[in-house]
Amino acid sequence: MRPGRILLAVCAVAGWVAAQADLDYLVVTPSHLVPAFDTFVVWRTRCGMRTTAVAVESVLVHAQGRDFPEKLRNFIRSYHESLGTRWVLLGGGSELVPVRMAYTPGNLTDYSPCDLYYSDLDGTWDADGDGIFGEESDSVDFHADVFVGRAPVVSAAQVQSLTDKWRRFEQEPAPDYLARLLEAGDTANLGPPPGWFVAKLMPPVGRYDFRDSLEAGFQLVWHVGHATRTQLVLGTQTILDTFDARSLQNRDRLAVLNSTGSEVAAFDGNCIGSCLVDNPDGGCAAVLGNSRAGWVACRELYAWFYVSLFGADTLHALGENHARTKDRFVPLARTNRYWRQSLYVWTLLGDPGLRLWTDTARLLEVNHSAVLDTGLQDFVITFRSGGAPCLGLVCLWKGNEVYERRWLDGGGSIPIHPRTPGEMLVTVTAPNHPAYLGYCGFATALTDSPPTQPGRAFSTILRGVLRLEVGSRQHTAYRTELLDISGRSVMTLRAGLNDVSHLAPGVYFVRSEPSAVSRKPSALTKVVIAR
Ligand SMILES: [Ca+2]
Ligand SMILES: [Ca+2]
Repeated sequence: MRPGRILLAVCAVAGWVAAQADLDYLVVTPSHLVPAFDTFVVWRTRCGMRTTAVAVESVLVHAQGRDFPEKLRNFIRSYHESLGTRWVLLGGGSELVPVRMAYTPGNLTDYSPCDLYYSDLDGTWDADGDGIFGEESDSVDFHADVFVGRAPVVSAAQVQSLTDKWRRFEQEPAPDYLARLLEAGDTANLGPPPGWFVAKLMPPVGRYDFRDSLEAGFQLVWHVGHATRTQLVLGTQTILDTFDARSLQNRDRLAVLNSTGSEVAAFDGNCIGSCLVDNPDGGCAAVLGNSRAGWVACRELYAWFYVSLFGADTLHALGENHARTKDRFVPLARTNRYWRQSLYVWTLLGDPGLRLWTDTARLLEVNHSAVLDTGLQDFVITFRSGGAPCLGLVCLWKGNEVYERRWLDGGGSIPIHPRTPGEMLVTVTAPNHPAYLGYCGFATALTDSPPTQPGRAFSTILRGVLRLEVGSRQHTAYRTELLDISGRSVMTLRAGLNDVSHLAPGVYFVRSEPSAVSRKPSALTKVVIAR
């Protein structure tokens, strides 16, 4: 069996996408932020995770439960059980999306914010029924059933800038910073593959050594040291405070920080982790940090994140790797309160579906038809990386007519049945490649009756002149182009008469693209230019 085939089988059972799921990814956020998550919902859906955003207010009104956190957890569980949901983003801090305080005696406070409660959906987390959650007597399972992250946002502007950061991290990273790991405060071998640059920063250090390293760019940053809500410390030196976190400018060199320090991710209030994630111009794409005290004795937990990431034989979505890292330490957590508390408080501030990099970025070379007729058919696609077939997730999406995901090894064919003209998004995601973002247009066959809707070509057989009927209301909403058979634009069309006498006879397509703010799909109509 070829290695690609084995990987294919691994991916089929791995959590990156559930092949038969009705809804892969759930965003829960206050109603006033739901529209701001539109771009994120479309992005994740396009990349193969069918995603939706739900207003937390409606969850808290309609779901069953003794308090808000239990209602939210029961709601997540109902999605997981009935729709196969595997990914959850809590879109807001504790003041916007409820937080469960788990019992952590002596861990700075006796109760700690605990998003693992929304990830491990077994039991009630209060088996003994005393209203205190996460005690040893509460039979907590610890193992993740859904992968959970929290976006520490309060405003629509923050949602939009964070969505853009995640897209930049996946699509437009600076080419020279991905295979770089910074170890601040530890010299362990975390197992990066050959070719990685590993920098070690050990005390004594200067006040700005760490900040300057983040500006220079390291995709992965491990901090082993003390911290508070407002600063990271190495030895006795503050190496980053909230002012630094907000002023970083590493725009296309966003880091994923993992810190053993205390309260770096204390999301029930301001914390340095939130400052790093919410900085629109730089900082971090995501932060793994503790919501309360981090125990030095449990250092191996944080280190295992890298061993798991670099040793993985499949894809590397952040939330999945975070959860799989915790899985290893569950036997310890069942009997030891330090390990239990570490699993409770080690929190992901970020998108659990974010694809990490384990190598420098490579480009996908993808081939498929740019224009086809509507109707039942096989969509054929091939893709290569450096000239060789590679494993990739193909996602085909056309409104409510087509949504197909398929893991393929270098290509294949996917049955689809587009019924109406318009554009289908064609996306291929593969480890250590920016996603390929293409499209295929579908045109009505010539035997169809001439379209009468505004914005369409008036006649399908043309001699010298193409007349475009545009309704006055739609006129401003559309940009209309004439494409040749290969999908290349040959001219922009205006309402009314267009001179096409200079074009070679043959088949063309009129493509009417909605305005940037419209969510309508593009329309595509086949025309024939005759002599
Ligand atoms: Ca209890
Ligand atoms: Ca579980």
